[in-house]
Amino acid sequence: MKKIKQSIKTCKSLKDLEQLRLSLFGKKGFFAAEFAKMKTLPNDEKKDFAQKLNADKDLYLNLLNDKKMILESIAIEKEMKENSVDVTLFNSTPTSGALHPVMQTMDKIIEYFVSMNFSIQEGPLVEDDFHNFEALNLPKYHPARDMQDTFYFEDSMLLRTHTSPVQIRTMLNETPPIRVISPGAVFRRDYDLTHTPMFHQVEGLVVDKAGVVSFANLKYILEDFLKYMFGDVKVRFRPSFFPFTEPSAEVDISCIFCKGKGCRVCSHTGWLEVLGSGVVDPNVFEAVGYKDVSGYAFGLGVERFAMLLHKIPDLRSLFEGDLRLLEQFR
Ligand code: 2NL
Repeated sequence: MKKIKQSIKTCKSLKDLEQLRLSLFGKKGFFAAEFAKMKTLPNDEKKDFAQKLNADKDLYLNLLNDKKMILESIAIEKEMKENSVDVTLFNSTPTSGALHPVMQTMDKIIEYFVSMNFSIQEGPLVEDDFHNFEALNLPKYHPARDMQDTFYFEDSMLLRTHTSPVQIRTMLNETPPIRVISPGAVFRRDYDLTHTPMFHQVEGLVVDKAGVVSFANLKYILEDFLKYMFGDVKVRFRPSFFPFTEPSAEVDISCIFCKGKGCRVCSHTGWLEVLGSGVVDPNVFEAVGYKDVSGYAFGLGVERFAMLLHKIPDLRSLFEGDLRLLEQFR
């Protein structure tokens, strides 16, 4: 038995160890033979004999298992040394990445307005009450200010609910004429089929001396922009309301799916709403200390544009990172 103990200890390979295991526990192994001897023993010796044999059995099983673990980890280490992957090796068939469809759409929108002499302004995602609400003529009781609709931090800081605060900052820092767009992420407490808690907006603002810019300029540029984005579509302006513009208009294009005939996507109206716009409310100018100016502004949701341009039916697919969708936009 000492010899067996020694050979387990000095065993060098899993194969040899298996041989040892068979010689102990196999059908014709040591323990099978020992247990067979039991039959020939007088009854009063059987108990002691079996107890001793079972203790030995446990001892050798443990020795074998411990040795097996040691030999296995040595084998794994050897395997890793010999067959490891060199992650610095050059891959001769690289695949190219691409901008996300929402960002591609954003770029196309920005491209139009840059060509029309707008400059691009960005600003903080975490805003204060003044820049996000107060300066935009959103009074204290306005539902948009509700905890239900806005993500708040402590000290009345919040995640901006639109990119208008960027334009408020621009007006506070500069003097007219102003001609900017503000693209970026915005946040609202909304999550269902057609809303995500984070989405992207592009807003635009034009301000000049009183009387220089009018609703007519707004109509021209938005119609031209929508034809640039969607091709040969009809554009209509519908009276609407926003706290920060007066008058206000929502802008529709003729449905790009049914060409205006009426279908499920346009709820059988023949029209798709794509923009909000209007003439800047005097209260907004007062909040930033502007006098004797006039201006127009507009805002749009980039995800909605991306969905219409690429006929993507489900908003949420833009946020899932599924390569089967994304690879179609390389
Ligand atoms: C919509 C509506 C709009 C504005 C955004 C704006 C900004 C300033 C002053 C006045 Cl600083 N207006 N922005 C105006 C009208 C509509 O967006 O439906 N967006 C998705």
